[in-house]
Amino acid sequence: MAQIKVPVVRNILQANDRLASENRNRFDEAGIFVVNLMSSPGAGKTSLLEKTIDALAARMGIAVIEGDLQSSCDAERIQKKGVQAVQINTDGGCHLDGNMIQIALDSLDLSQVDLLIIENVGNLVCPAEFNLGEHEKITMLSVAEGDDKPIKYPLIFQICSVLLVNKIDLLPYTDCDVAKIRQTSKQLNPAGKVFEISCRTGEGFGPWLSWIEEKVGEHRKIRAGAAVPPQADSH
Ligand SMILES: Nc1nc2c(ncn2[C@@H]2O[C@H](COP(=O)(O)OP(=O)(O)OP(=O)(O)O)[C@@H](O)[C@H]2O)c(=O)[nH]1
Ligand SMILES: [Mg+2]
Repeated sequence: MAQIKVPVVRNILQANDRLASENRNRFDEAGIFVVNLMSSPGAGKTSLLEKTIDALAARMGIAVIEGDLQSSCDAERIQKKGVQAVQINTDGGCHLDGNMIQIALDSLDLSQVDLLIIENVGNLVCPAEFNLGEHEKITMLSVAEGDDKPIKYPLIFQICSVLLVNKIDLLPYTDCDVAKIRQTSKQLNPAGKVFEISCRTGEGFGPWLSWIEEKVGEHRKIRAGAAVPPQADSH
C-alpha cells in the first residue's frame, strides 16, 4: 500500500510562524519589548508578574496577556495592579498561538506600553512549540517540581533566554538540587541565563529586574530610530 504523508503538524506550525512574524512586526513598530513566560501550572508565573509590576510600573508602561484554559482569575489579579490585562481562554487548548495573540492585541492600547508580558498556559511541553512573535522566551521552574525537569522536558529549557528557578524559599523543604538544574540547563542551552528567585520573599529579584530594564531600554532605542530590531529566530 502506498504510504500516505500527513504534513498537518508542519503546516500548522508554518501558519503559526507567519502570524507570529506579523505580531513581531507590530511589536517592533511600536518599540515594545515582549516576553513569552512559560512554566508548568502553579510554578509562579502570575506571582512573578505581580511582583515585577510592583517594582517596575512606575518606570515603564506594562501590559499583560494572560493565557488559561478557563477563567479570568489571572487577568483579574493583574488588573488589580493597575495595568492593562487581557485574558485568553483556550477552552482546553494547552498553549497560546500567534492567532490568539493577534486577537488579544486588538483589546490593548499599546501606545503607552514599553513591556508586554504574555503568560502562557501552564504546561512544559506545547507552549515551547508555538512562537507568538515575542522577543524572548522565559521559562520558569519551581523547586517543588524537581530538579530532573530539564532532562525530561528539554525543549522548553533549550529555547529560553532566561530560566527562572522560583520558590527558592522552599528549598529547605525539598530535595531539589539547584546546582543540578543549572548544570543540565547549561548543557541544553549554554547561552541561557539562570536567575534563582522567590516570588514570596523577593529574594533574587535584582538580576531579573535589571535584565528586563536593559531589554526595555534597547527596544526604546528601536522606537526612537536609534537601533534596528533584532532578527526573529525560529524558536
Ligand atoms: N512559597 C512560595 N510560593 C510561591 C512562590 N511563587 C508563587 N507561589 C505560590 O504558588 C502558587 C501558584 O502561583 P501562581 O503565581 O498562581 O502560579 P502560575 O504559574 O501563575 O499558575 P497557573 O497560571 O495556574 O499556571 C500560589 O499559591 C503562589 O502564592 C514562591 O516564590 N514561594
Ligand atoms: Mg497564572
